[in-house]
Amino acid sequence: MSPLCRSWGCSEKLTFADSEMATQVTAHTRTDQLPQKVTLYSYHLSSCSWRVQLALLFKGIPYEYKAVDLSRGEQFSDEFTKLNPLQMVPVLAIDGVTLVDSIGILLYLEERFPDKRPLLPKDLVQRAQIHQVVSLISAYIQPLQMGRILATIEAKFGKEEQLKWIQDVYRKGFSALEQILIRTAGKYCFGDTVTLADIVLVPQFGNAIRLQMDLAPYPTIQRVGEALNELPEVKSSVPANQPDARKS
Ligand SMILES: N[C@@H](CCC(=O)N[C@@H](CS)C(=O)NCC(=O)O)C(=O)O
Repeated sequence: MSPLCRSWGCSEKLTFADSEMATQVTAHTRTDQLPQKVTLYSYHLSSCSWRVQLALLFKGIPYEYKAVDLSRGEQFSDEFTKLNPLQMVPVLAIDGVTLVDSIGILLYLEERFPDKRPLLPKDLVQRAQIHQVVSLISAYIQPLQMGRILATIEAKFGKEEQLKWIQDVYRKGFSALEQILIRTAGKYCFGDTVTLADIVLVPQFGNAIRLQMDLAPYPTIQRVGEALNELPEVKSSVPANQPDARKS
């Protein structure tokens, strides 16, 4: 089976050849060799795509940006559905495979390029704590306010209820996160080194500011978010600096 057939949408079934391919990928995961071509399917206001973009920037992996306009429903096109049946960004084409889901992609990048600006420490307890923060944001705060959920709430209950919903998700999620970060944060979420926790915090913090959430009850999140926003990788990753950002 060709490497490309391992992408979503390939009609061939998984075969022994496919597991051989997986072995090959595993065999080169520990090298520093840059992949030949990396393509990120993204949308400038997608917080999940923003996470992947940050990891690529921090690890110094060049990539091509392909915009998928979520506001025009391009994620539902037949062409894109072949890449990701869940009809969501991000999608990352790398090493001859097509990967979907930002957290799966972040972990791939970390294991494939462990020495390029490591985003996870060696300590197992710290790693678990970082995964907890990643999970809090990526499995609670973000999914409850993704575009299609908010559109359904607005259609059923109106704009005002939609805003209350978003505020409630932030209140519960950020209250829990604040309690964690009070104990773990230095300059960033875990001490003074950028980790995957920071990679997922940056977009969520950016969205909270864009949506004018009251951040006063979360001083640690605010301090860490502002420190992260000073980093050059973060500055170049902000939605306004993406090729598909509207100039209005
Ligand atoms: N678990 C997925 C979630 C991806 C996701 O929610 N993507 C949003 C943008 S951040 C999306 O494509 N939404 C399209 C839609 O709601 O129709 C990941 O982490 O990549």
